[in-house]
Amino acid sequence: MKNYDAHHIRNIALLGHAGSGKTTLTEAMLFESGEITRRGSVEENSTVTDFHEIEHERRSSVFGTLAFAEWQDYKINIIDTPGYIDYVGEVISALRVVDTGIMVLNSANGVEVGTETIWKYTKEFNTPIIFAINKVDHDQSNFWRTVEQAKDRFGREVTVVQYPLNEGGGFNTIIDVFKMTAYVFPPGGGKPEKKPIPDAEIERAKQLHNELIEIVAENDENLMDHYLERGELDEEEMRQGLTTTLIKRQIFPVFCTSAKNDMGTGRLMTFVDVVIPAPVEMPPVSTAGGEALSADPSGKTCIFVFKSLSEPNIGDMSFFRVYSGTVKHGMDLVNEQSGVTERLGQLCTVNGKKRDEVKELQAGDIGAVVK
Ligand SMILES: Nc1nc2c(ncn2[C@@H]2O[C@H](COP(=O)(O)OP(=O)(O)OP(=O)(O)O)[C@@H](O)[C@H]2O)c(=O)[nH]1
Ligand SMILES: [Mg+2]
Repeated sequence: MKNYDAHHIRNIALLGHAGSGKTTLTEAMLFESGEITRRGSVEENSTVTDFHEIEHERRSSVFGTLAFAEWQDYKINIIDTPGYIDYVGEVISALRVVDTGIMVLNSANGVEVGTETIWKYTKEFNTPIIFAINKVDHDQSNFWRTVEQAKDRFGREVTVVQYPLNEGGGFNTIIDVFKMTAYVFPPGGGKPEKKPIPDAEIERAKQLHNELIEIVAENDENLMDHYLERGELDEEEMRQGLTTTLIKRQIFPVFCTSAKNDMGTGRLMTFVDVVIPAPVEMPPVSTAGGEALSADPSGKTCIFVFKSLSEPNIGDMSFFRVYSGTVKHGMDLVNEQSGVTERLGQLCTVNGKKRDEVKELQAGDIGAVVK
């Protein structure tokens, strides 16, 4: 694996009601990025992130599981969280270490009770949120009703970036009103063909495009001036405006996906790469002692352990985020809670149960250490 710095790392958690498709979407992301060569399924107990026996028995996630996708020069760390509220502790520990949440909604069911419960935690953590309205291939899919419910519950900041042209069984086209492009997918999903937006959709797409620009511009005086002068913002202005409004939770952009058919995953990952905040763009966090930490690879090394697991044949593993400095195998770090100095064992990157040893991890990254 390449060595990624804090400008090229993105940390996301997939959040949402049980069964909305988080594990399937994670699988599609790993497949698209080439991390895996075959897409597993929840039904066949073959996904990367539902690898525990109990998850196979229940056909649903029980643990928040770490994976990563390398997508166009960025490393996207993904925590696939469980939707059942019994396991909400896993969601909370994920929110503690990621910079952005992808709230997955089931397009056939709209906003569900799990969505609302998890939403409250994202408010507490002030987590930037993107909505992925999934299952738009489902016979009962109702994208616009789902958008309306989300606006009703979570505010007018919920803003459509993409919508399905033909939801339901024949779904294969996404209209993207940021790029003002139609993405047409081949039958097996994967890489879409870019096409002009069909004439019949132009008016609606333009209106949504303007709504997107307006919500970005109204929170930034400079951008508003440019918008009023030119009636448009260029792509770079939009990108910057989106990042800052996303961080402040002044926009919740809406994407659409069919995770099962691998449609919409690549574009969502590109948005994650270029728009969601990098670790260096997030407000500094403080240690228990009150010291502010910035994602500087040459700063004092400080990690936060958000989860520990005892795995048969592997031993005890601790999952952590590097908040500052560069963490290396064999390093001695003081545990702030106990005051005890601990020597770090083997460091690794993690994709479900697959671990790859690495020599170091830089500020902003998430990985594990084997005790
Ligand atoms: N039709 C359709 N089915 C999907 C899609 N994505 C997921 N599913 C199915 O929905 C079911 C639940 O998917 P999961 O990926 O396990 O959902 P989850 O959000 O991880 O569920 P929990 O881990 O229980 O919270 C499975 O049967 C998937 O095959 C989709 O885009 N379209
Ligand atoms: Mg799951």
